[in-house]
Amino acid sequence: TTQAPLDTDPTLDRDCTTLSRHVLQQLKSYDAAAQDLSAIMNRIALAGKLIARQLSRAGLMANVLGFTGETNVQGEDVKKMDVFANEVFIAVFKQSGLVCRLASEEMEKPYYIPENCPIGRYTLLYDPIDGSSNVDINLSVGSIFSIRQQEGDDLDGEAKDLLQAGRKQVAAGYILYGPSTMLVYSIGQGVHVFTLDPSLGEFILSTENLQIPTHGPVYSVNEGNFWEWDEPFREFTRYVHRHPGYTARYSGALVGDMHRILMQGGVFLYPGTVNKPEGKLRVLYESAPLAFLVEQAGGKASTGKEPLLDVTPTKLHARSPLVIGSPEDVALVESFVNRPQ
Ligand code: AHM
Ligand code: MG
Repeated sequence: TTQAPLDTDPTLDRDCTTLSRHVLQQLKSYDAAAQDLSAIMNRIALAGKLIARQLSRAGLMANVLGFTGETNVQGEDVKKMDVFANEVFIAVFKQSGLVCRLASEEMEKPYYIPENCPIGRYTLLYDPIDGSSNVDINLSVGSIFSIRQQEGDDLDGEAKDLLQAGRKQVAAGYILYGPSTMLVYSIGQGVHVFTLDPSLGEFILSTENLQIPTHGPVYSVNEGNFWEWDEPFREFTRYVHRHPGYTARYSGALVGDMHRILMQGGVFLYPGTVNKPEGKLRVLYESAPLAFLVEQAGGKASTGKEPLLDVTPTKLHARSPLVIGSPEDVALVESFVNRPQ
């Protein structure tokens, strides 16, 4: 006998759309590969909850704020939260049987989990705390993640198979630690936004199939670097200064700035500078995951000259200029870059 469907409370349905269930719904499958991807997303969510918990009480605890006194592979001063968040991802994926390597902005070489190989053929790439200068002043920060399939055996431990274009990503997303904690992800089937419900301890679906506006008012760039950019980027900023309807927003944390642009439209730029011709943002841990998301939401991401997802990094920590956001606004920046000088 079949039962007539019950008219259940619609808010219950929403509350039950957890991240892991959503991944399975997207893949329309319960096979092993789908289960793995769903379990990976669930672990990333756990990392997000652990980091959010630590951030929420940072001001009350010794050993959370400030610097460690070390510098990382990027030559940047390491903050205690960077180290903590980096270790959270490792702890969460150890003995999970899900990924066999983790590559992070904070580690010179990938962290291998040999006991997960060859079961876990995935690599997790991540920036544990993006925008970490915001941690000490209690402003928004984020974590960025990307999942790639391992190709080949990586017997020399050099992870050269990761040096491929961003189109190779299986999934990507970020966690935004703001007034609420949000997780935004894509497995190549649109962009979906989840909000952490602290009373449930679960990320619950809040927006499905997010579409970025084709144009928006915001331009988000560190104009303190104005005189260090190439002329086309200066021309673009002069253009927005002279035309009504534009407004500047820049928080110093890419995830927060990008979240605004995904929701409301506009463009984020981090051009190359005289001293750093490739800019600041790392291809594998920052630019490519966000480019994957933005394209999935109907937006555009480029270096100014070519699609960001076509960039092949030459080394794990390679950087690239980034222009990302609403398709019309990115195209406008590109029109300045491609204009004959
Ligand atoms: P981080 O990962 O070391 O924190 O660096 C990345 C951050 C981005 O979140 C942000 O957009 C950018 O650096 C800000 O850089 P700047 O202070 O040069 O404008
Ligand atoms: Mg970063």
